[in-house]
Amino acid sequence: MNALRPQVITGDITTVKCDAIVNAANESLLGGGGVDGCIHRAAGPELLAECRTLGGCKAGEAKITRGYLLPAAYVIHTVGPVYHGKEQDAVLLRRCYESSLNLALEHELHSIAFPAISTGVYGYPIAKAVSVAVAAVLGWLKAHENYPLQVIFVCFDERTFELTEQELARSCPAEPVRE
Ligand code: AR6
Repeated sequence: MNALRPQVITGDITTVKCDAIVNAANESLLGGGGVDGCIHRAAGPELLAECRTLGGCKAGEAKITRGYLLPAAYVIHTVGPVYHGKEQDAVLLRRCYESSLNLALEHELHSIAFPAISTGVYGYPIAKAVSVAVAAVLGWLKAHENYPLQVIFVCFDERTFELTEQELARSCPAEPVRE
């Protein structure tokens, strides 16, 4: 398998230098709290100006803008589901990761950083969200194994980091180091 193993880090996604960072936005794409607020503050007002031209975004879909003052060249804005405890939640959350990865491919980007979409204001239980996120990303990478794309899971707290590491270790064991 040619696909790169995803990385897991803790920290603030606005400081990550990569081709695109993903924003957990709302359907208006006009900013909000949480990671969305952090990204808009760090990118500066030109980001909001570009977002105003996009006509919003439905849950599970994604749209791309420039990154402006961010170290990342682009921001991929996706809208996670508000958690209701229904089957559709996981379908939409999975679609957020896939739509974002599809945009990265379309724009020939080779590194993308994700926050834990829907796990803040939108109330998705973290362990469930992590398992959907990891399965979505690994599934996509497997389906596009000739396209080199470094995925970075950016965890804002230790618990998210540990759960993501565990889920990855379970689904995608590290390859043995070759001598
Ligand atoms: N870097 C990385 N992760 C972060 C950061 C950061 N700077 N800040 C928060 N997180 P949330 P949602 C984590 O609420 O649940 C907004 O108002 C946070 O700990 O940002 O998808 C939007 O406009 C959590 O694990 O997004 C929408 O209205 C994760 O990011 C709504 O919130 C997602 O939390 C979207 O809610």
